[in-house]
Amino acid sequence: MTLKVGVIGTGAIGQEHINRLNNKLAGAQVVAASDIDAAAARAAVAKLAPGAKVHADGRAVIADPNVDAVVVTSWGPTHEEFVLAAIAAGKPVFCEKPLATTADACLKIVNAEIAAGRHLVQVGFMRRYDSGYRALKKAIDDGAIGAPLMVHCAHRNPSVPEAYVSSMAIVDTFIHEIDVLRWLIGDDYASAQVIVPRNTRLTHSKLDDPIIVMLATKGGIRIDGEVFVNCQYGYDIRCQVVGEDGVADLPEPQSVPLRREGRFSTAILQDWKLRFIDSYDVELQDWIDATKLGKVDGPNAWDGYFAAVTADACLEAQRTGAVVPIVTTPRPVFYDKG
Ligand code: NAD
Ligand code: ISE
Repeated sequence: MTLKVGVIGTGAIGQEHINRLNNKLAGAQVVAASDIDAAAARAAVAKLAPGAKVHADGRAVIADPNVDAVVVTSWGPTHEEFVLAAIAAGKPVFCEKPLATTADACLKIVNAEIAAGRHLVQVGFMRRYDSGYRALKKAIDDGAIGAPLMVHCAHRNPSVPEAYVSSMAIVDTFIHEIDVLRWLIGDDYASAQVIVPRNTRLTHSKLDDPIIVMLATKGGIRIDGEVFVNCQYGYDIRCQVVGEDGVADLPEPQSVPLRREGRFSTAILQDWKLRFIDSYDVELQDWIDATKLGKVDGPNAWDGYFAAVTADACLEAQRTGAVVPIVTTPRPVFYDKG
């Protein structure tokens, strides 16, 4: 059986996902799409999924009887509406991060899914599918470095558009670390603090760049995460876990080492599309396969909610400079992993 997918939002990652669902991966076909920019949706469909129907809005994509499952790749503030509508229609939904832009909105989604009585929601935290993070997790789980004590990480983008402001460093960018580190070390967060060093000359009045996010876990692990979105030199994701018996690093992406003109060098990737290209493929293939079996195997609505609660605490810490506790509602039994 082919999973017939409707995609809402045909911007950068929407087009990437339409292409992989329709032309790269097995078992799915994009049959419908929409974007508030209708011309952009028509152009994306003509190029990547000819024959798919272009709808006037996202709700029409969800209601289309030909659509079995929905992919939400529109702007973050629209996610809540479309995920709730997909749950109400009883359709599985893959939503790009963030699940919603506030913890309250994510909790609404959690409660709607529980009321629907079956798992329908997966969140696009693709780093859990990255071979490097998976190898790092295996080393930690196998006890290669003993109990983790500290994590040092960095999330660097070469540059960001003018519309990117301070809060986005948390809800758009560091949200990836928030999810993947919790999964990596198997511990929930207890508190957050944000430190603002001297700003780069390349930022503007509405963006503190770089920042350092400090997280403490319930088990006492300390995490420091640098977010630097105007670093210029490339798209660079780093993660080092310091344990009682050793230190484990996230592997560098493969690149041919070159010796030339008196220098020894390797290329640095320039954006997320290439850095995580394999992870997106594995993530969406897994989603297609699990959806056909009526399951959600990847990051679920609870993970999206947990990330949003943490992000809200980081935002408060960013505003106030205080150490802010991270407190969630108790995890419903519905989200216990069998
Ligand atoms: P983008 O601006 O390139 O695309 C977003 C698209 O959504 C635009 O075409 C816009 O017109 C459309 N849109 C906005 N409101 C809409 C609505 N109500 N209905 C339909 N379409 C609507 O942004 P992007 O970089 O593609 O990001 C989209 C989402 O994907 C964001 O939530 C972002 O955080 C996430 N993202 C995830 C990753 C990742 O690594 N997992 C990478 C990039 C973006
Ligand atoms: C973007 O939305 C992503 O998800 C990228 O992975 C991240 O590096 C970038 O900062 C975000 O804006």
